[in-house]
Order: sequence, then C-alpha cells, then structure tokens
Amino acid sequence: MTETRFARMKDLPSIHLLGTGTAMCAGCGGLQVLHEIYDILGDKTVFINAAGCMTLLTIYPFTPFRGSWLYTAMGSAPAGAQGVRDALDILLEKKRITPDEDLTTVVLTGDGSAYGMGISATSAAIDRNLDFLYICYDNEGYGNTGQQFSGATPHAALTSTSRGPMGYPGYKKDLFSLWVANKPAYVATVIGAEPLDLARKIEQATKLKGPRMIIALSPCPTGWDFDPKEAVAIGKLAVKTGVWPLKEYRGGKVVHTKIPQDRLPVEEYLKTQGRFAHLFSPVRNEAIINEIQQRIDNYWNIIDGD
Ligand SMILES: Cc1ncc(C[n+]2csc(CCOP(=O)(O)OP(=O)(O)O)c2C)c(N)n1
Ligand code: SF4
Ligand SMILES: [Mg+2]
Repeated sequence: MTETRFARMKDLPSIHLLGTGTAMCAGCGGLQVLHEIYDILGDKTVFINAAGCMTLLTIYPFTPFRGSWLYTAMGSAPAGAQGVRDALDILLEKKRITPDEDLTTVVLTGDGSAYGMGISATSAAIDRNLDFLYICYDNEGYGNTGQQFSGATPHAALTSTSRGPMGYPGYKKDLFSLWVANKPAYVATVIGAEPLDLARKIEQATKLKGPRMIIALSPCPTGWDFDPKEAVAIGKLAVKTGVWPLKEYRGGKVVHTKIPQDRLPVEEYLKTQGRFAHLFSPVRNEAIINEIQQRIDNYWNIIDGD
C-alpha cells in the first residue's frame, strides 16, 4: 500500500495534484484544526502565511476567510507579522482605526517553516517581544510539495525523500521546548481531535500579549497514507498512545493538560498509516518499533515522576 502511494506521488506530473490543487484533501487534519481555531479567533484576524498547503485556501473567490491575509516566503512569516503589527500600531496611534478595529496578528505556517526555514525570523520576533500568535499546523513533512521530510518528520516514517527500508533516519525536533527556551508568553500543543482542550488553549492565548505559539499535530491522509475518514481516530490515537503530548507553557511553567491513562502501545498508532507499513510487513521490525516505544515511555516516565 505504502509503496504504491509513494510510487504514485513520484509519477504525478504536477505537485498541485499531490497536496491540494484547487481544493484541500478530504480529511485534512490541518484544515480541521484551522477551522476550529478560526471559529474562536473570528474575523478580526490577519493571517501572515508562509507557503504551504493552507496557502491554497486563499484562492479567490473560493476563500473561506473573511479577514485579511498576507503571503510570505517560507522563512519570513514572523518578519511579515512585525510589519503588519507595526502598521496596525501606527494606524491606532494616528486614530485612523479604533481599538475595536484592531486585528489579531496571526502567523500561520506548516512545520517546514516552523521547525526549519522560519526559525531565524521566529527567534528575532520573540527577541523583539512581538505581539503575535503563531499557529503551526504540523503534518510532519513538506505536504504541499509531495511530503518531503522536514524537521518535524518522525523517526522511521516513509516520505518522498526517505524511501529506504528504514524510512526517515532522523528524529522529530522538539519545537515546543525550542520555543519555551525563548521564554515567550505562551506555548501549547493541540490537536483537532481534542477540540475542548484546543478551545481552552486558544482562548488562553488570545488573552495574553507577546509571542505565543500553538503547535497543532495535523493528520495528513495524503502524506501519511491513510483513509481520510480515519483522520480524527488517528488524532485521538496520537494522544492515547502518548505520541503527541498535550501541554502548555505559561508563566515559566510547563503543564500537561491531558495525561493519557493506560497508554496504548505506539504500534496501535503506527499501524494506521501507510508511512509506517514497512515496520510491520513483509517482516515486523521489532527493533525500530521498540525504539519508538521506548522513547515515548522515557518521556512519560519523566512526566509521571514529577
Ligand atoms: C524557500 C522555499 N523553498 C521551497 C519552497 C517550495 N515550497 C512551497 S510549499 C512547501 C512545503 C512547505 O511545507 P510546510 O511548511 O510543512 O507546509 P505544508 O506544505 O506541509 O502545508 C515548499 C517546500 C518555497 N516556497 N520556498
Ligand atoms: S497534503 Fe496533507 S496537509 Fe496538505 S491539504 Fe492534503 S491532507 Fe492537508
Ligand atoms: Mg508540513
């Protein structure tokens, strides 16, 4: 199944057919999470968006957004947000807009930007204490261009640029800790499949000022190779197996907002996705499955010991 999917990806004539084209893929976890977040943020939001799948949402007249949108290069969305915030502040100061007309400045990027190309601009924006909310929809690869690996790709996953028998040899970067190290106003992980946890965190983030980050694991049927109707179930499994810890950082403290009791074995999650199928067939790769499980256990053993 996996080989077929990635073979198909390679043979397709246009990258636009892979990720989004003129419409998003059915079951897109990134779209789900953005929908949930936008419901809370509302129209008075200006998105500063680096190239990725969600950029396709801006195609006029089909865009679902009623507010403003600025497109940037992959590495520079937080720099774009500085310009937008400054412009709004000047308009406010000159009384050309009222405080009621002010907009929430929201950077929206995929993991390719958030975990990699955009880190320099992000670091500079945090250093300047820019008042912005950064939303990263994390589909664990460069989805829009055919799921090449990114700094968010998990160990052993097949991607279109990690096609060997072991999959991706690297390890997913810890973006949450990277942000925490910069001491911003707020950082949280969320997932669309846990909407109440998500809603509380977005509401929390909107009450604060300064640099704030939401990292949303976003199951991606096209890049992860699963049936779109399984997207929510896979999101729930990511939490129940402990693969995706739900947590937040605020006032100098990290708090886990949902500690999975009786964690399910990680293979329950891995087996749902074609990108991990080589770990189970034609022969089971016990060493890699154990290693992945061990890393998750180590993480939660430290948390449980707190
Ligand atoms: C500097 C640069 N390199 C490559 C590209 C081509 N490109 C457009 S979207 C994209 C993938 C972005 O990945 P991610 O940020 O994870 O968003 P996703 O596509 O997964 O939504 C790439 C590589 C680009 N726009 N700019
Ligand atoms: S490639 Fe993945 S993230 Fe991009 S639109 Fe399709 S399902 Fe969503
Ligand atoms: Mg991505």
